[in-house]
Amino acid sequence: MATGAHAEIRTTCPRDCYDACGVVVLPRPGRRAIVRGDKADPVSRGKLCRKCSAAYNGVLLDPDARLARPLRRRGAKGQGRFEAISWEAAIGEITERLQAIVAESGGAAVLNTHYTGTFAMIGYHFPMRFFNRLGATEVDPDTVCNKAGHVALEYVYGTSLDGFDPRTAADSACILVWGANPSASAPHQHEYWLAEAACPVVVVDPLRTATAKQADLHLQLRPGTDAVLAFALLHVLCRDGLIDREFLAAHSVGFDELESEIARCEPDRATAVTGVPAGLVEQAAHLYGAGPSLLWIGQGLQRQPTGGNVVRSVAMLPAVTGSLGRPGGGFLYLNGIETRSLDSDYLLGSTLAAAPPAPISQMDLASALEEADRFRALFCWNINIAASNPEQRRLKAAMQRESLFTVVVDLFQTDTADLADIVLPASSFLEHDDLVVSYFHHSLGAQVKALEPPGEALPNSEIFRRLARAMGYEEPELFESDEDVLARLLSDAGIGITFEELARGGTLWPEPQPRLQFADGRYPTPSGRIEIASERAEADGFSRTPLAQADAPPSAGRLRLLSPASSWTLNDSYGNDPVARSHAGAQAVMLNPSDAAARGLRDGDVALLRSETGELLAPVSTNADVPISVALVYKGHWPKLEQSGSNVNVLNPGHKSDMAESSAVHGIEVTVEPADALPTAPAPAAGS
Ligand SMILES: Nc1nc2c(c(=O)[nH]1)N[C@H]1C(S)=C(S)[C@@H](COP(=O)(O)OP(=O)(O)OC[C@H]3O[C@@H](n4cnc5c(=O)[nH]c(N)nc54)[C@H](O)[C@@H]3O)O[C@H]1N2
Ligand SMILES: Nc1nc2c(c(=O)[nH]1)N[C@H]1C(S)=C(S)[C@@H](COP(=O)(O)OP(=O)(O)OC[C@H]3O[C@@H](n4cnc5c(=O)[nH]c(N)nc54)[C@H](O)[C@@H]3O)O[C@H]1N2
Ligand code: SF4
Ligand SMILES: [Mo]
Repeated sequence: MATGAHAEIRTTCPRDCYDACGVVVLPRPGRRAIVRGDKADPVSRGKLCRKCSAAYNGVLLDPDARLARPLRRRGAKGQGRFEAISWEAAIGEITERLQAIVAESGGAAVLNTHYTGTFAMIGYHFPMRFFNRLGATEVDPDTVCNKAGHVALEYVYGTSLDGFDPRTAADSACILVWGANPSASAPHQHEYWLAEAACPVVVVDPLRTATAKQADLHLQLRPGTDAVLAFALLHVLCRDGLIDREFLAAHSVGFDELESEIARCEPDRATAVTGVPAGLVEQAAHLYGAGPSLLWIGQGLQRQPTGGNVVRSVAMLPAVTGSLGRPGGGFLYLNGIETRSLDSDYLLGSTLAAAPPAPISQMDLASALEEADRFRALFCWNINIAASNPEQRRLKAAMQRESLFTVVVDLFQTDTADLADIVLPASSFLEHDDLVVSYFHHSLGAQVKALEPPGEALPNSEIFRRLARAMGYEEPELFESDEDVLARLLSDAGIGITFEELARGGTLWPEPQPRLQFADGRYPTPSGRIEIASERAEADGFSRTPLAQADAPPSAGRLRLLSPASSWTLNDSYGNDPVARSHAGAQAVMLNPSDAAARGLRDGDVALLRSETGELLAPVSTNADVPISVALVYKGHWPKLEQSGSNVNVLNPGHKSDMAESSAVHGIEVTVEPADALPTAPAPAAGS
């Protein structure tokens, strides 16, 4: 539809979000553009989520909020004072510093931190070509998010990246959502896919989320007790003849090693550990066991001290019930880009990494940065470590080191950017072309340039092409144009259309019929079967089979701190949007009324939360949706915009999960006690 001289432009949201919504942009000369959902898109149905509706029409289009020129630090590190410089000067300075560091200490002295600020194919992958060529030390990106789950599923199924096709739900007997909260993290799946499912929906979550309320059954377990609950479900399935022995014999190894453990896990006994009434476990097992059923394995459940074992245990359900390889059955963690025939090694330029240094876990970033002789430079792009990473106080202190040359690439002057030597302005998804590959649906969407970037902001890819050139690198992969990458990706996807055609047509499902997970009955494990018992796991120091083990309840007087996704921010993105901020409200701690009363706390009082690494003052909000012994503080607040100068990660000691040195952020324990009041002015934090 044309409006004046300016037609609407269709594009796709590239956030780290299950939905990958179709978006429409209406440019308006002399006024702010309007950004809204694409009515023709079956996922968003014309409605963006509330956070993007605010931020895409707010801070993203606000020229005063966006970074528009490269900046060089003035004054002491962390004061947040900068001066604008040209791209030439910025690239020149970075190159000079990097060349000296590489000559003296090698590329490994450069730490490369990044994650999913944009999850579009080029913006997410392409800069890695530069870092692979440089030989930088990778801060293993997924360790801040979901690596324990990936590794666990690889043991069992050989892959974590080939999940069910949501379109197959029409053939399902039940959808089991375990440790995900789509009402915040996948809002359109909550509002449409789950709400409209023809079959019963079961949710396993310690919080009574909106998705749990909407479900037919909610198993409200104690955090970190999922493996015991999974074994109790397996017990009922086995006891009541709902397991598929023929499937197990044909497609799996090691079930016999698990049977005695399953037999021991009667629902009654499990209740003492999980808090879930046995009757609900029986009901859930019968609904799921009626199969074929879908199991959505969230990411929240694996951010636990035993997150790897939890995911391995939960992952037994589809195997034991034979809910795989047939319509309506399957599990989903994330759908990787390979299901669209895209090649991540090509995108990452993996062959440019001659002898990659051992990566470090995001959990170890603060301590690594304290090693002044080992790490001399830090790059942060697509990530806001001073808000998202653990050990917030220690990390910021380590980033203050004068000898640590720090380059931050972002759209906004984040807490992380405040600690940079050089800040580089990135263009947003509205300002350059790219390709979006949903990790829930097996779809592809074009990210289309609709607007000019503010000032001199550039796409991530162009920034790293310029740096590669200045460094004197010559490998052609480093200089491939976005246009060529897009053409190659679309050719690999085998959909036979150009980028312009994809852009015009909107989100596309390359396979017209629902994709059948593990249709050929082959599993990419060493045995080619589902490995209920895994020799690989054993060789890596884990048990051969999953274990019915749970975390102990919090020690006396302590509460388990959960800090999951908020509906008003996307991780820490939009934490600076005025509309999103006003809706999200203060950084509150939500407590069950009985836990609040036991501490003499009432709504609106200020509480002091304390862990072994930090303290946080937060107003109290009582809420019966929060179970006893849990404190809830949403992630996503910008530390420097808080009166306390910190967000919830100031309490996060960065403990690792059992697998993959991944985050155990939902396993933190805190004390909560009455405090006097919030400080009246922001604490003297970097850049405030
Ligand atoms: N307490 C607690 N902490 C958590 C979590 C939790 O549940 N609780 N969750 C963890 C999880 S799951 C994750 S994934 C991490 C996420 O942590 P981050 O990766 O830090 O989160 P984002 O807000 O997505 O930040 C990405 C940054 O990228 C920027 N950005 C957006 N687009 C572009 C672009 O095109 N180019 C560049 N250069 N930058 C861009 C955004 O402005 C933003 O500042 O946080 C983790 N931290
Ligand atoms: N609005 C919004 N959407 C987002 C994000 C965001 O920040 N905001 N972040 C994006 C990113 S990076 C990610 S990784 C995904 C994450 O999305 P999700 O997979 O939904 O993960 P979380 O929000 O961390 O937690 C989901 C649920 O897990 C529950 N949980 C915590 N501990 C346990 C446990 O021990 N067992 C069980 N069964 N459940 C537990 C929490 O109570 C929470 O309700 O969302 C993406 N989408
Ligand atoms: S963040 Fe997710 S729900 Fe919101 S517009 Fe983007 S894809 Fe849609
Ligand atoms: Mo994440």
